[in-house]
Amino acid sequence: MSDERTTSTGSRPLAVVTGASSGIGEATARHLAAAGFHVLCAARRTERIEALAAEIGGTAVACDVTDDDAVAALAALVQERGGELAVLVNNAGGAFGLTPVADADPEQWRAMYDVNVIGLMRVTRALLPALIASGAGVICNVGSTAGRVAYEGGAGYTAAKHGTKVVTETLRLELFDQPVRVCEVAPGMVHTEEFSLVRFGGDQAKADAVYAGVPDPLVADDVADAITWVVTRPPHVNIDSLVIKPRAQAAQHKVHRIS
Ligand code: 8X3
Repeated sequence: MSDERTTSTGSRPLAVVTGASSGIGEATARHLAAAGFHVLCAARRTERIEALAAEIGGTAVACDVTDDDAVAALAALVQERGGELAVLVNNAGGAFGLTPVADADPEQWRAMYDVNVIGLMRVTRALLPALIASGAGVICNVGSTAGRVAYEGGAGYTAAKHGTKVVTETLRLELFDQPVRVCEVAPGMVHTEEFSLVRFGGDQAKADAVYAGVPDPLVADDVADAITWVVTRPPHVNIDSLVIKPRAQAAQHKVHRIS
């Protein structure tokens, strides 16, 4: 499918992807562009999203989801482009630290809640009128298996990702009579260039150890493929929740390693 997806005015429908500068967000922007959307690639790192937008025929939008003004500017851009938004992928998020509760850093926990939960709320709230105006909008929140289970050292992140899940469910209830689907894609182990590196404050050895010996962890393209499938179902089909893990990850703690 490519570029055949058009609005009544003949233009490509708009999609917003937050956290589009790398990993799942970047891959999702590429997949949605290939599926016929004009993608607003939103992230803080402008160089990366400008290169991405140029490559996929989209638009780069400097946007920190924890910043009210930046999110208002994103919403203003959607209005300038016609005020109808077909797809919102709330992907911006992340884990900071892997510390037992006994040693937890409140600032890290606050930062995780800020980006994974409040950021998602802020962007959704700002873009909801445009999603409704499209007549068939869809929100896809990127959750995590960390929003389904607990694991040692993960409480700050798992609490935030449980928040992502519950906000998604709440929104679906609140929008039950609106033309907007509300979905969540919850990945398990995905080997991206940055997720674990950020979690471990740039410690490459610790980041690499997460995936050591795991035959074929998911990659960003696998999750982008799932997100694109979810948001391109017919408008009456709501995929509430899609958990996606590599075959090697039977459960959060039960991971097949060959070395
Ligand atoms: C990432 C999955 O297992 O690192 O959202 O928490 S995990």
